[in-house]
Amino acid sequence: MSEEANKKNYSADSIQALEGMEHVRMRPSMYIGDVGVRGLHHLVYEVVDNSIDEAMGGHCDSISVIINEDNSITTRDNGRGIPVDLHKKEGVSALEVVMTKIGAGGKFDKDSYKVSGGLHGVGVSCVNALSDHLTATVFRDGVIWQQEYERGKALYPVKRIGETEDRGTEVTFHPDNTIFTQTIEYSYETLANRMRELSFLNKGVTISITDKRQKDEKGEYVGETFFSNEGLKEFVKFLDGNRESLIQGVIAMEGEKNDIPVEVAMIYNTSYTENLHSYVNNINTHEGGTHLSGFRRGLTSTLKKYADASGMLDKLKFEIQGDDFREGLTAIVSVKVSEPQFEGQTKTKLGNREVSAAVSQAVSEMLTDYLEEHPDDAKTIVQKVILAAQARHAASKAREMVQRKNVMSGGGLPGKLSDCSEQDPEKCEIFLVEGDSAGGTAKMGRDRNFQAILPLRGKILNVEKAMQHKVFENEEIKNMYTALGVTIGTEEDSKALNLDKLRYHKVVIMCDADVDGSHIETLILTFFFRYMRELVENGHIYIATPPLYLVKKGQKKRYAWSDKERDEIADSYSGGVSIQRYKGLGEMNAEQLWDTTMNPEFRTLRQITIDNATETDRVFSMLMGDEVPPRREFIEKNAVYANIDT
Ligand code: 0RA
Repeated sequence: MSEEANKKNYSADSIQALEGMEHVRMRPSMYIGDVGVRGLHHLVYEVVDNSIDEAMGGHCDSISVIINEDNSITTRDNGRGIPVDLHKKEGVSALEVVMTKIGAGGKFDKDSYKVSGGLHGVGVSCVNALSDHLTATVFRDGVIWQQEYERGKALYPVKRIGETEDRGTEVTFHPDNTIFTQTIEYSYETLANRMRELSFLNKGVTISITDKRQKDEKGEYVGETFFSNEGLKEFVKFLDGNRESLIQGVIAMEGEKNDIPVEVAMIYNTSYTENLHSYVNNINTHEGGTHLSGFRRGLTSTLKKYADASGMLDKLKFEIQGDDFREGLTAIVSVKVSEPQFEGQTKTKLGNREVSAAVSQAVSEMLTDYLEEHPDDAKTIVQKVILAAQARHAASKAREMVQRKNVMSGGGLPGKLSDCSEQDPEKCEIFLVEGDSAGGTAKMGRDRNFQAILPLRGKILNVEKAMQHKVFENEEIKNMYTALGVTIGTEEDSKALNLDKLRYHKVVIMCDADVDGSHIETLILTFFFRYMRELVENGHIYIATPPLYLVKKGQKKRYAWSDKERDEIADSYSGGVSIQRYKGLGEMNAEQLWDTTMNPEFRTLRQITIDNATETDRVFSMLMGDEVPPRREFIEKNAVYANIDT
């Protein structure tokens, strides 16, 4: 046994082995969430998590991920290497136990912040079980060891394959396509985004990604290397890259409070939106939790104390509220918790009570110092808070109007809405249609039993750049609230969404298939993302996909959704065809619109999901911000946040 292993009391026999590889293959979703695109990528995160664990323990500073040509993945780190000594109870090497026994992480010490809930922390053995082939190579104590597996079963005992001066672990796995039946194709973007995020969350660790399936103009493999010296400080700057800063620098702190490592970084920008992102043990806690409420509390109390003392609030006629302090705020909170309790619908809400006070204290100390040392910034922030409070005051009146209209349901429905007759929201769909004329066609083409139509006039308001009261005063937006039956404000939270009376479970955005149409689509999505985020999170928002062409020959006709499809159809008709290009919904008649875009039997709807809230937020601020070129390029390249669903 190595010295290091002794010191840390890690050895083969400390690894608890449990049964269950078969179970993982039988019920993969229980371990990795799903067997779709998300689960597929989760395999990579699982292996990389182990390398990150090594890095957090100070044993590793370099991690590489390679997407191989056959969609197998190779990860390599320069950590201690998985132990290979004999596991007394199992009678095989520790490496084999780690790779083939569920729950045998081997690292049950408290200083590695292993995750017990959520999706991470299920162990590399799960990845092994779900791969048709995996090779583990360990570089340790001068020797290279190797073992291969098929569907989680070792093909031979661990063998020595050479000598080395390196240290670390290399894992190459190929996902089993009998498990991942939808696809085993990895998305470079998705993996690269996660690696970038991990590098910000673990400063000082170099993380590289290489895609051997793609070459750039120079003939080199597509790839990136991420390294962050300043961690979260750089992360907020990256997130806010498309926004205009209100103050000079980033307000940041890093330290331990009551034995809980806490890291916070925040920045104020000139926008009106609040962007809080939180992490526990490197996992994005979308649903927030005690660390986030601690952050809010610390922020509010500290700023309020400062503002009160400054005398700047003396002339204000009403109270400042918590959210006034967070307008234009982008912040990241990252904590490490040894036994995290995850709650909530997607198990991404931190429940540990003790974390709240730790974060709140940390934030108070950090912010008090900053305000004292930067009086100009402090003044700017308080002024912004006052403006936010005034705007809120104005907005609450506009909001009340939206709400009042909603309360009188039935009679209160917008005049432009053509409602459906079905009453059960689960069966109901609403189409948000660009323009009155397309709205008319949709109204004629629909199945009025369960499909409602709400035409929206022209470009809807860009909520990314508008103050709140403008948003609530906007006609089209008011119509959306009333038609959908969504109200604002619950007993606990005056700004929370109330979805109890949601009238349609499918909300379908239907725009022209051109650049203008996709711009309007993005404006509507921005509205949903900023003002009805839960609808997106709960999978209620869809985009309709009208066809681009009609290919005709005599009586035969077929629709095409891409140039490729158009050519294939034309070929199959063996020439002499007429091709009609649909520039807008208005060019189709009601029957055509029903056949191609609205009929559930034949249409394709793209469901909008938020896989990575942090990245989505950045994308929206980019799409809707001032810089036009990236927006255009992005819209034309199509949306990363949309994935296909029928
Ligand atoms: C079990 C025990 C130890 C390390 C690891 C597993 C480990 C796993 C992976 C997976 C990828 N990279 C990894 N690096 C390490 C403890 C090692 C010791 O006691 O020396």
